[in-house]
Amino acid sequence: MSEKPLSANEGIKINSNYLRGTIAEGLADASNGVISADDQQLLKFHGAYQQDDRDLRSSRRKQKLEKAYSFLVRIRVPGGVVSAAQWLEVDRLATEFANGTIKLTTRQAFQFHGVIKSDLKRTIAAINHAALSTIAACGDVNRNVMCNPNPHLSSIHAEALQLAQGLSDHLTPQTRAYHEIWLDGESVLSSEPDVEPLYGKTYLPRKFKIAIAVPPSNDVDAFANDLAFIAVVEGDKLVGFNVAVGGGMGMSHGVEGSFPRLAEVIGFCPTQQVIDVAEKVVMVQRDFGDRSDRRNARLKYTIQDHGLPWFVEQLHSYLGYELESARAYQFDDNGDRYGWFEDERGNFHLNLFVQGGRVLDTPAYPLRSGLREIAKIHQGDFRLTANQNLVIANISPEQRPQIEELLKEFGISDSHRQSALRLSSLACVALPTCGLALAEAERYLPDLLTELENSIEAHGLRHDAITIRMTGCPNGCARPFLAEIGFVGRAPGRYNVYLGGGFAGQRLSKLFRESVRAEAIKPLLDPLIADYANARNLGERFGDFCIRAGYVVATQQGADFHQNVNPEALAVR
Ligand code: SRM
Ligand code: SF4
Repeated sequence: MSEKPLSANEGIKINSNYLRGTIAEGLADASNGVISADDQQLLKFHGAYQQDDRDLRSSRRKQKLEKAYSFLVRIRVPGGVVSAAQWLEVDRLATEFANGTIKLTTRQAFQFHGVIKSDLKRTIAAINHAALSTIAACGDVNRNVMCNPNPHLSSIHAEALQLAQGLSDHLTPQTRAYHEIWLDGESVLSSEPDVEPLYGKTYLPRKFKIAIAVPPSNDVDAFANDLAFIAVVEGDKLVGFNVAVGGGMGMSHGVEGSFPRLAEVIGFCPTQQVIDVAEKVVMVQRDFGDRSDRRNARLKYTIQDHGLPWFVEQLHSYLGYELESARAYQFDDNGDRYGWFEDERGNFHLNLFVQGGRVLDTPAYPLRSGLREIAKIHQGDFRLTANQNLVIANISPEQRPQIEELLKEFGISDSHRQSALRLSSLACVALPTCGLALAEAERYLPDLLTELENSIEAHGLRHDAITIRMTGCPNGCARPFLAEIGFVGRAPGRYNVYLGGGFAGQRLSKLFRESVRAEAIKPLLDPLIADYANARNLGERFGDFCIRAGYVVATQQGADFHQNVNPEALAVR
């Protein structure tokens, strides 16, 4: 373990009395719209972030007003499954307390933006009354557990989903602070001390993420997670999971020691060992993760620093048994499959494209109102996908005509009218709420896609899926380093362009051009799109083509991410 001084956040956690800090006092102070800096760190464990509207910063500065503060609230939804009643409640709260939109995140969660301090407690209480929760949606703990949400596929998916819930429950912090602060729980008496049997007083060195993937779909982007379980099916039976560790996306521009990294498969475990394996992976990271430097504290760096064999040895010693040898598996893609599906019981499921995961009403597309009307009559449930999309699930054959009628009335479900490029796109939130954004993402990608669609159409590629993702900074919230085309914000209106990610999320991309002006992106990509249309091999994916044609060199693993970059990439344009 490190001899270096602990990071400031470690002190905040130790002194927080199991995540209480002075959050309750801060909320009660009606003289301002903020909470203290230390409490802001603790608030993340409760599922909320203090933010300000960056669009308003300069005008408010000129008027000598304080920033327009509000809070982001993230609702954890293991495997992305919510009932129609819960959807209606989320929809109601979006109007009552937030900015009238619902954000479906890249980890199958909901986010509200724009909740003001005086409404924060009521918002979180109402979320809990709807049997949803925000605890551990953020913070140095295990986050929302992802899982393929499409129930139409098989009973294996139902088992995987159940496991996602089990993992989530097992790894949820035990502190009663959450209940006390948000749900008016009784204060804990000294005779009843809080215990965090797994995490202890200092929780984890950094955030921790788990996904369960059910091949051949890698829609959850298993390799971007600290820990991933990849289902192994033999005959019709789920026999267990391959275990992969050490994935993550975030890096800093120009810092070679920071890089995205793919999780690596280290073995196989039967289904009944999954929770134990997850717990022990968390414990190794708890005990050996870097607590002095938060930029080096994710599991990917623990593994990079100590080596994978060391990690596996530690894990086996914590487990008291060894993982079995990894089994064969095959991922075909990391996108969603759109449209109507019928399952083996005769129920229907509709996977809808939601641009940027933002559910809102515009005059041209009243998506939120339409979904509300559907939720009012829907007897099945809703499922959030890791690609920021939505499945209206478990529609009975009798109800399908009614739901189709509503879809028609509100003009929803036009995925067949979108290009495959758009359907394969992801954008993180970025401006105006994200305090870390260097450039636009969610608000800009739709327009860029419209421009690129001209080239795509001209070359007959309308139905060819190419994964394309944009983030406003290199933290990687829309997993841009796993896309065939990735745009990563560098400065206002400027992006680093990455190419060559694997279509199934199995290979990282490589820097193609640095700091490209937004208006220069289309001219930059036009010739590549033309070349791909003309020179690709049968069935060859865009990312694979970019490597074969020599536009970029394949990245082997995280540490190689910054290597072999074509010097031309570094010329600012
Ligand atoms: Fe993220 C921080 C939004 C998925 C890597 N992320 C943030 C914050 C909270 C900004 C902040 O710290 O102040 C963003 C809030 C923006 C806003 O206004 O809403 C934010 N992240 C998001 C979401 C909402 C993006 C989206 O458009 O869907 C996703 C919420 C997921 C969820 O429901 O839990 C989101 N973030 C991800 C992912 C994707 C994933 O997990 O599959 C990643 C890359 C994987 C990884 O963790 O490596 C990701 N977010 C980060 C990082 C870099 C972490 C790192 O260790 O490298 C940060 C910054 C940090 O933690 O310091 C960050
Ligand atoms: Fe914010 Fe950067 Fe994440 Fe986008 S990638 S939401 S800009 S932290």
